[in-house]
Amino acid sequence: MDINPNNVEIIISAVKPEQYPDTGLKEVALAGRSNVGKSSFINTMIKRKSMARISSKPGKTQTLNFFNIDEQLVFVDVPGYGYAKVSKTERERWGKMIETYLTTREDLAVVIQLIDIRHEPTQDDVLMYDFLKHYEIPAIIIATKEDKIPKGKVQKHLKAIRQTLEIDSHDTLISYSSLSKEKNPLIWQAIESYL
Ligand SMILES: Nc1nc2c(ncn2[C@@H]2O[C@H](COP(=O)(O)OP(=O)(O)O)[C@@H](O)[C@H]2O)c(=O)[nH]1
Ligand SMILES: [Mg+2]
Repeated sequence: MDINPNNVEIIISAVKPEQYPDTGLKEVALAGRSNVGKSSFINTMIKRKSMARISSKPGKTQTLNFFNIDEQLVFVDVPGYGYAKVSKTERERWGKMIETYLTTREDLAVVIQLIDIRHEPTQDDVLMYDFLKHYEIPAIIIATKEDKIPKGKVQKHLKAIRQTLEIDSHDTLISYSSLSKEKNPLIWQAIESYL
């Protein structure tokens, strides 16, 4: 997939279905804990330094951010889960917003779930993946920050993630570092197979 980085723009920050954009394009949603590297992933994938940070205010307004990626697809940056400083009310509002999007959005083609390669998936990670599988939503699992562990340990950590999440045989698991663009073609290929 060949993306023109200069033709990427934020369409809207939405909290409810009436605000979801009508682009006619397939959507790829990004889910993961706060700080897992979602914004960095988007920026590296589209080769833009700070596109995904524009509307991300951790712990503040939690919105679904829709990015038009070169008129080829839409990335939907979903607010991170597991953010400690969030009240119960906010967490519930978050849950409803995500659930509504994931279960009703017909344009949704695949969810990219990001997991920090350094740690065992958290309970929230497992809940998110189980949720996706319950609703039969295809997933690509990206194990982020692979540059932070020795190269020789990558396979072992991937195996632990595969086992803890009980990753479905149809779903792809790829290790990634947003410091390097070397995996971009592989991931674009995985994404393209769902469009
Ligand atoms: N070393 C390294 N740091 C990363 C990587 N991805 C993200 N980070 C860092 O992790 C922190 C959180 O990243 P961010 O993209 O804002 O996470 P988000 O909250 O999921 O959007 C930032 O300090 C990033 O620079 C990665 O692949 N390697
Ligand atoms: Mg972010």
